[in-house]
This record gives sequence, structure tokens and C-alpha cells, in this order.
Amino acid sequence: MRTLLDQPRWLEAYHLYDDRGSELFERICELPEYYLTRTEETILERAAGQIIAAAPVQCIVELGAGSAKKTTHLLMAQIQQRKTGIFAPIDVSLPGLILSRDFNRAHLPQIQFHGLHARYEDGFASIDKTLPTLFVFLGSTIGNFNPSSFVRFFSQLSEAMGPDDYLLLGADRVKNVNVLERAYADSQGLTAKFILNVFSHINRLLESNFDLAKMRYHSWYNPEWQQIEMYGVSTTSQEICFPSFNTSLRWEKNDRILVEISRKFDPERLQQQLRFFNLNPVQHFTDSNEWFSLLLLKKAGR
Ligand code: AVI
Repeated sequence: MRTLLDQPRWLEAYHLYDDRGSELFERICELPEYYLTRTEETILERAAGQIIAAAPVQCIVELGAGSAKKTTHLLMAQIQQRKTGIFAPIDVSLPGLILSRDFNRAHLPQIQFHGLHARYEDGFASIDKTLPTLFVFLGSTIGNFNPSSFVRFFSQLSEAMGPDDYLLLGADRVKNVNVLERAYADSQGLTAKFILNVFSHINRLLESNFDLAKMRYHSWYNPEWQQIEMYGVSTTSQEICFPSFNTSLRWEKNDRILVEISRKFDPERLQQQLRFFNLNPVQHFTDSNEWFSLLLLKKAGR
């Protein structure tokens, strides 16, 4: 929360995902304007067989899996091609893991389920490096990392990977600005609710007095940084108090707090960048509009 005193003010995006935030995000994924989830699933459905054939693994580890609905395509391909396997989703949300476990038990009994209730960075430590593994990181969650968390994440992930391991990475691509901006300013106002909900979460955590009635949501595509930026903007001059830290800040009218970024990628450039983390490109899958990319990469080593 110290980032609120930085200039410009900003917040760590993981505060977005309290119970209400997680529920709102699930609903965002169903919105007509929010093409990411649907497009990624279409690619996965079509390419799952090729991905599993190219990555001869025994285990699939999914980072930030949620209910792991999309991963079912990979697990089914694993069963078809290798009869058996292990699925180890890592997530901070227990309800998502339970849903995924129950689905596996009912529909994919050939797959051993080992869910891990943890932040994925913390889950890396418990990964067996000797078992050939496909790491899966979907949904373009890498877009929510700022440059320093991007480097930290891929350094830790690459370190956790063994020499026979692969990574399947979902990345939303740079595209027409209107398509991008509409996806983050939907007509039902769900994205606004999702972004502003972070202030209620912070009030609960810090006993602060952010007032949702005195702020509005603003988002835009920053072409220089190739990212959607999502802000809470104060509609009046107000004092925000943090009693547990014995401090406060003045939030002036029209001043904004950056709540989340969603970076958009050029897949070729992203592949080049990932070579710095010893992750080499194997295959690239995309949709007919070339809106979203699924990159299959292999840890360098053998
Ligand atoms: C989770 N993440 C990839 C979403 C995104 O598109 O950046 C979060 C989101 N924020 C607003 N809408 C969706």
C-alpha cells in the first residue's frame, strides 16, 4: 500500500482478487467485449493435441489456475496420447481448486490431481524437477505484471523448471485500439466495478476511508507502453486516512490512482525476450484474427 504515496500513485494488482473481485472477474470473462478468454479457449481447443504431442510430459502444472476450465483440453489430449498424467494446479483461491478437483474426479479419473493452495511464486519450491512437466500460464496474466515483476516472475519460473520442462504461455496481442479499449470499458460497467472494488478491499485491510461514491473509473490504451491502464479517479478533493499507519493522504479532484495495467504483446518480441530466461520458442498458436497468442516454449538445457 506504500505505492499509494508514490508519484504517480499506484496499487499492486493482486489486491483486486478478494471474493467479490474474483466473482466480478469471472463475469468479465463472459462479457461480449472481453474477447480474451473466449479466443484463448478456441485456440486451446484446436491446438491441445499438437501441444501435448510437442511436449512429452508426465505432469501439467498450472499457475493461477482458478477452476482450470480451459486446461481440460490439455488434460484430455494427455489422456488420449499417454493414457495417464498428473495435474497440479496452483492457486490462492480455494473454491477454484475444489471445483477443479471435483471436475477431475468425475470426468478425468486417469489424471492424478495434486492441487496446491498457494501463491504460484511460493508453489515453485515444491515442484519436482525430475518429472517432465508442462507449466501452463494462461489468460495473459503476464500482461498484469509491471517490468520488474515480469523479470522476477520469469527468473523464478525458469529456475523452478527442469531440463525437460515446457511452458505454455497465453499472451494478448497488440491490436486495433477500439477493440482493446472496449474490452476494458464494457457497457455493463463490470470492469469499473471490478477495478473500484479494490478500494473496498483496501478499506477492509487498512481501515481506510476510500469512498466509492467519490471516485470514478477511467481506462485508456497507452500506445507508447502498449498497455491498457485502469485508474480510480477522485471526483472531489478528499482526505484518505490510514489509522493503522497513523498517516493520511490528500486525494485531489481528478487525481488518479493506477490500479491495474494490462500489457499487450508482439509475440515475436516476447519470444525473443523470453530467451533471456532460457526459455526457447517451440511453437506459436494463434486465432484467425491474430488477437491472442499461445506460445509453447522449452527450458534450454539439453
Ligand atoms: C487477469 N487479467 C489477464 C485481466 C486482463 O485482461 O488484464 C484482468 C482484467 N482487468 C480488467 N479486466 C480484466
